[in-house]
Amino acid sequence: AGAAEFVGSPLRKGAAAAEFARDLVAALSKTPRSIAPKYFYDAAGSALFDRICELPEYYPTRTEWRILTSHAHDIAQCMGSRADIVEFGAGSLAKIRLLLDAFVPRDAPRRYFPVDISAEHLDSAARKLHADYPQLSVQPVAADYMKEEQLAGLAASLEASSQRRVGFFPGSTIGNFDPDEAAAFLRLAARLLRGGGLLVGVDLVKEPQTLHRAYNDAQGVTAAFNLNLLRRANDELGADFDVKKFAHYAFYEPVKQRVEMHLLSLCAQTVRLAGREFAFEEGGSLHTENSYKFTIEGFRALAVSAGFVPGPVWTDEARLFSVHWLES
Ligand code: AVI
Repeated sequence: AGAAEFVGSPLRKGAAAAEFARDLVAALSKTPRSIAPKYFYDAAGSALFDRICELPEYYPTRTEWRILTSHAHDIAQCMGSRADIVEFGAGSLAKIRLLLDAFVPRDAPRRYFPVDISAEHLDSAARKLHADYPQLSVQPVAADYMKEEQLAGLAASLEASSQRRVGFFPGSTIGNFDPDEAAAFLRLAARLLRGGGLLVGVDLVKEPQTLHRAYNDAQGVTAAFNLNLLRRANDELGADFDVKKFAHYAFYEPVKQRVEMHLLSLCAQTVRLAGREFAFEEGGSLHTENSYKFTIEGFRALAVSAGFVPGPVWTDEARLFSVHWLES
């Protein structure tokens, strides 16, 4: 153990492209058009997301970082001694370092399983993490963590040990699921982490201007992130989206308490994909993401409905963001 090597079955490129093609064709065929936000995260999309996290307007990342820094010791206590850690949607593996640094060597986690859909990004991040934490066995899992069958190798590795299991799901990625998907994810995590706990970052409802700025940054990085979906479809699926003829559009929808991101067609146009043609009317939308915002009580109630027992919650002074400990 100790090397940064993939466990489980990495997503095969061909199978992943076939799934993207199928889902995009379905997305363009229905009314209203909508596609799952997981397709943002190819290598370029993951790199753009990393840039979003550094934007002055995008408060979630640095606020969560401050909360994790201020309470790292309490969090380490909740995680317990020598745990196995599973991080869902692990991205660049930056936040886990902060938690790892909060442990005394005797109690430090032994195995770390970062799960992410973007295999390339995950592999290089895992190698860097292992170089900096040589005592930690880093075992990346390239998978869609909503698909339990893709987590079979991970589940078997966890089963093979009697260590406490702890999940980490930062960044309010849980907000990118619809409520029933969020509950399904939490139930899946509870099964995987049986007897352990889950640390979840959850963005909070707040005045809409702050939300609006966070998803409409002045440098246009969020716009590039949104539009990257079309570029990716052109590169990987041979689609012919004219990226200049679509615009990023994001707004807060207060009834559903979510930020919605759309790509709007700037003119009437036809797009070819997988041997088919799809017409966009001028102003027509492809809905690409929801980012739900929660109250603390609302999120705790969701966790209870999925079988967790909510523990401590940490937040910042302005109550922009929250970090929840849940026992499974
Ligand atoms: C990953 N996820 C929590 C981000 C969010 O805020 O919903 C993705 C994102 N979309 C636009 N900006 C960032």
